[in-house]
Amino acid sequence: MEASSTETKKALITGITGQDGSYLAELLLEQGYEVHGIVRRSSSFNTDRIDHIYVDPHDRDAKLFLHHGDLTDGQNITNLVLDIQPDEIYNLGAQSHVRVSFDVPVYTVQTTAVGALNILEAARQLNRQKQVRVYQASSSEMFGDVLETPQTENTPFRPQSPYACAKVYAFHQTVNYRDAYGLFACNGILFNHESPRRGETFVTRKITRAATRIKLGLQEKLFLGNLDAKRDWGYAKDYVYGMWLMLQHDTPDDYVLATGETYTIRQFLDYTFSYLDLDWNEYVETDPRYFRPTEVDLLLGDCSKAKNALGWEPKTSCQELAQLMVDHDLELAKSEAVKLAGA
Ligand code: NDP
Ligand code: GDR
Repeated sequence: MEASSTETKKALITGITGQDGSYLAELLLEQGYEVHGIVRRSSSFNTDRIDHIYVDPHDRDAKLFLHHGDLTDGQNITNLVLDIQPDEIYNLGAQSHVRVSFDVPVYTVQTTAVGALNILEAARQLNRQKQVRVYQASSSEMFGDVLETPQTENTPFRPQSPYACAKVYAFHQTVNYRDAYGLFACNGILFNHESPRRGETFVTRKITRAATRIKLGLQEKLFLGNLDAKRDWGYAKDYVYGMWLMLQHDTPDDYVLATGETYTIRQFLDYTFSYLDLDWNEYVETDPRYFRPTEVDLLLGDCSKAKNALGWEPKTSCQELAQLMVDHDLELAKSEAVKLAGA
């Protein structure tokens, strides 16, 4: 499916420097959009994931534009939205690490919950001038201590972390702006999705980075927390396509995106280490620091609604995902080994 309008559509992405933001920016540029992204000022570079698609804004062919901003600064967000006049806003920015949200709960709420409200308020103002569509990055973490399996759009939320509570707040505000103001706003309730661009402190990437470094003798041990939790892991590239489809639909709604398969951390370790002819039991040790005060034991999503209404389906299995992440990280580890040898 391709964007149908002859006029160039404008999209604004918060969290463009993150895993999903980078894949979504690529997809929208391919679709012919003019893409605007909000980046946080940082003392060191934080645009690694989008450097390959960035061109100097003075270039006449430039289609990607970056703006400094922060979700916690409502005035800045409103100014940007009213200046850029996007047709679509994808709110992907968040303090997205569940374990870290227990350490910084207030900051997590400010960014992940109030930040989403700042986006909705800005969109409400823009909506008085032109129709804008909003995607809110909701999460399977909202199901928390799950009341039914598999989880669907109708499964009640029982959040188990400050992060999940913040996402539940943002979810309900998104629905309320749709009901109260007629805003075209959708929640994508996305189950875990990973890639070679996944942050290195999330468990899948931590495992693929460590396994490949162990293979090349760059690391001896891997310290992990709870290995019994089950997650429904998909590929981020498949999932950003689903985000876009939600905003192309005739009517706004909320959708689960998931693979419908669930695996323990142990199984992900098996897939990763055995692909490298290694036995993870020889290298993995438990560190209680990675346990969470409250854990989400099992996530398994049912994406039937997205399949029927949007024609969306996941394309990548967990094993394929583990392998493509290992292939990528092995190259990274090889470059590291070469640098070390030359030092
Ligand atoms: P990442 O952690 O990779 O990216 C988060 C992005 O948010 C980064 O660009 C980060 O900027 C930005 N950000 C953080 N705080 C602020 C702030 N105060 N103001 C502006 N931007 C900010 O997340 P993912 O790409 O994995 O996830 C995208 C979204 O989807 C998040 O909202 C996440 O909670 C949600 N989600 C993710 C799932 C997953 O499995 N990946 C599943 C379900 C939901 P910087 O680079 O400067 O840190
Ligand atoms: P999650 O992802 O909390 O599901 O949130 P994460 O990869 O952090 O944890 C998954 C499971 O692995 C267990 N685990 C460990 N986790 C981390 N990070 N580090 C470890 O060393 C470790 N050992 C075991 C965890 O306890 C957990 O059970 C992700 C984020 O992207 C959220 O933003 C998103 O909303 C949800 O996925 C869906």
